[in-house]
Amino acid sequence: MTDAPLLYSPEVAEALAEDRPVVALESTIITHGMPYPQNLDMAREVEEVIRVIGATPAALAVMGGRIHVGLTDDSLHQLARTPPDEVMKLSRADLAVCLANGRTGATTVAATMICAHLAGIRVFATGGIGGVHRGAEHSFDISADLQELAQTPVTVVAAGAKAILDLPKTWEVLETLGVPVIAYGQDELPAFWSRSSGIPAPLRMDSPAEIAAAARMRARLGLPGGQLVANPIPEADEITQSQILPVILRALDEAEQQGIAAKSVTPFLLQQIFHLTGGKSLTSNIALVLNNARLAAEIAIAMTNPA
Ligand code: PSU
Ligand code: MN
Repeated sequence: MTDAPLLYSPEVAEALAEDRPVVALESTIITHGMPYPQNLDMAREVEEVIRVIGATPAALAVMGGRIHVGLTDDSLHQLARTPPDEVMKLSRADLAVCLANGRTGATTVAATMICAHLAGIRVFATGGIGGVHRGAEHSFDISADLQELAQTPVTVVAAGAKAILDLPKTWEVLETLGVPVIAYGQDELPAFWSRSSGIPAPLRMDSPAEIAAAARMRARLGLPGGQLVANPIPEADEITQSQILPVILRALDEAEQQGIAAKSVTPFLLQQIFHLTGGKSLTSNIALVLNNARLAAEIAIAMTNPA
C-alpha cells in the first residue's frame, strides 16, 4: 500500500495483521521532553499500561533510514539516554531528510501522526500537543502539530496543549483548521498540568465508544484530518493554574533573556519548569501521559469493535 520505509516490530506487525487495537506513541517526549532516566521509566510504564488494557503499544522513531514502528526495550533505552542535541526533533518538515540521511530522529506529535497513518494506526497517546506560542504575533512560532491535526486522520489523546503556550490562540487556530477538539468527561478544556483552563470546550464526549464513532463518521464524510481528545490530568496529580502560572512566566522570561528560539523553545521551557517546581512538573507530566495512554488504549479497542 505504501512505499514508505517502515520497519514493524514483530508484536506490532502481528497485532495489525489480526486487526487488534494498537496505540502509537511519540519519541520526542522521551528525547526532548523529559530527563534520563525518568524518560525511560515513563516510556516503559506507558507500554505496560497499554498492554494491561488489551492493546499493543507502537513507539515510533527514525533510525538507520527506517521508520521503526514498535521499539525494542534496547532501542527505547538507547533513545532515552542520548543527549537531545544528538537526536533530530522531527516534525513534518524534517522526516524525509532524516530518513534519507540515515540519521536518528525522534517524532513529535506531527511526525508521529504521519508515521502512524502510514503504518495503519489510528490512535496515538502523548502528553500535550504543540500549539501557538505566547508572543506568536511577533515570533510566528506556531507548532506544525496543528496543521497535522487538520490533515492526517489519527485520533490524538493529549492533556490539552502545553500550558506554556497561548491556549486561547491555540484553540482558535484548531477551530479555523476544522479540527474537532473534544474534552473528555468535562465541559472545560484542560490545561496540561491543570484540569481546568477557564476555557469552555467546543465539544465534549464521555466514552471511548463515542470518540471511535466520531472518527468513523469523519472518514465516511470524506473529511481529512484527525481529532484531538483533551483528557484532563487526574486530580491527585494536578498542579493548579494559580500554582503553575507564575512558574511558566518565569521560565518564559528566562527563555527570552537567553534568546531561545524555534525548536529549542518547548524543551527549554519544560526543563526550566522542572527545576522551578523542584521536579513536581515532571511527576505530573508522567501521570498525565499514563492517563492518556489508558484512554487511547480504550479508544483503540472501541475502534476495532464498533458497537
Ligand atoms: N508533550 C510533552 N512533552 C513534549 C512534547 C509534547 O509532554 O516534549 C513535544 C511533542 O513532541 C510536541 C512537541 O509535538 O513537543 C512540540 O514542539 P514544537 O512546539 O517545537 O512544535
Ligand atoms: Mn515551534
